[in-house]
Amino acid sequence: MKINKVIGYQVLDSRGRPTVAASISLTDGSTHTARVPSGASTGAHEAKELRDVGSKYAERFYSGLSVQQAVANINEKIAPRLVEEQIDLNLVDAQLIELDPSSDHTHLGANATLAVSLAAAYADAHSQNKSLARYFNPEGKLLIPMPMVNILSGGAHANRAMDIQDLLIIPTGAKSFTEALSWIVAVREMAAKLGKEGGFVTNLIADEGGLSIGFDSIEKACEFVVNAIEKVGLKVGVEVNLALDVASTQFFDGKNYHLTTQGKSYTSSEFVKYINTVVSNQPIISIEDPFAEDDWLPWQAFMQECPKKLQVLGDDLLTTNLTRLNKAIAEKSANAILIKANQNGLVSATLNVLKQARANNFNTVVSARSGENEDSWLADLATGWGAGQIKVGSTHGSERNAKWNRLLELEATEKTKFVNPFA
Ligand code: 2PG
Ligand code: MG
Repeated sequence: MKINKVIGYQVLDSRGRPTVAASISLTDGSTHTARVPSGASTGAHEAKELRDVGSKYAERFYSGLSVQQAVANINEKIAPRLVEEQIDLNLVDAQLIELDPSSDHTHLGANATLAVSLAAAYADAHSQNKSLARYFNPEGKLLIPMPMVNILSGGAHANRAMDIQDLLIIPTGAKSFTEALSWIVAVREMAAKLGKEGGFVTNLIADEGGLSIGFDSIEKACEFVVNAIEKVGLKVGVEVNLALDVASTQFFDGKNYHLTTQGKSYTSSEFVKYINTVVSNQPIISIEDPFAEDDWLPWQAFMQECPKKLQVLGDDLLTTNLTRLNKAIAEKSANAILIKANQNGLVSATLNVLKQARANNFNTVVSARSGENEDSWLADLATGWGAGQIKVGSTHGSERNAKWNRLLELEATEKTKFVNPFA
């Protein structure tokens, strides 16, 4: 089957900011569309998202965040190259690399390349009569990922209501994804109720749908969520565990880590000790970006000191980038990687990063961004790739629930298994 048409256009994301959509039409008359997400606490080493600067339009609308140049790159540079080619994800990605050989997709924009790459994945799956999840894993049982779900938000997603960006829960004791999700919603509702009773402001919903209650210490925030889990009647540490996304690059000034709401500052080595105390005293099984994206040494020190089973997850540190992942493997800086397709810019290259991580015994967590949309390809990628874990934000907002609902659909309609990667 061949590509008939490729069209890029600007749409809105969950924050009301512009993002790129691409539609690929095939010779059988079908059309396949994908939209790209966008971060707020973006890593410096991510592939380059192209946003308009300098044009009259950009000055007048969308606070300079429009993506008309990325869209023009799809329509004027990418489309002429792909039309009349066979639909094949790997061939499409190879053409995108030929058009822009830069390592970070600077010229076309990673938002342009990823939109086309995702639409090509959908179109290629269709040409084989498969869902996106089945396209990547045609035979046998699909592995439904363990969710890591935001309950409390802070950092760049919640006007710095607390220093860390996310306090999440992982329902490790659930027997199915369906059960896992019911536990999560119960805990989130209980947290909102307890927050209200405790006089906290709980009607402020953060970018990813978490509660923006605002605690002045990490420990207090953990204790609050532990209480919510217990009040729901679930066993902390057995059925439900905690996870943090510290997103520490946001409060590192190149020398010190500043916990502003806590009123404390730490050098890198002091912060290693502090974070180790937190994870040792709380039911935390996963910690993301405890140290800044270019502050490699404390990562190594922490890996040697922290509890052996702790998942030490690199997001801004690794930016779904093979070179950075290989450095982390060689230096034992982490033992897990967050996989975000838009940090990389191509579907096939993102999968290669995931495979390299897995080959080196890293856990893999496929992740959404804080700026999302109604697409659910993330659920298919996480499942088709057998990633083991997924992070989408909270269970509030259709841009989040589109992914949870797709996982429910896969569990209801496909041969699947749901296993606990922390067992
Ligand atoms: C993160 C992500 C998603 P953002 O830091 O892990 O939670 O945030 O998309 O803003 O980078
Ligand atoms: Mg993160």
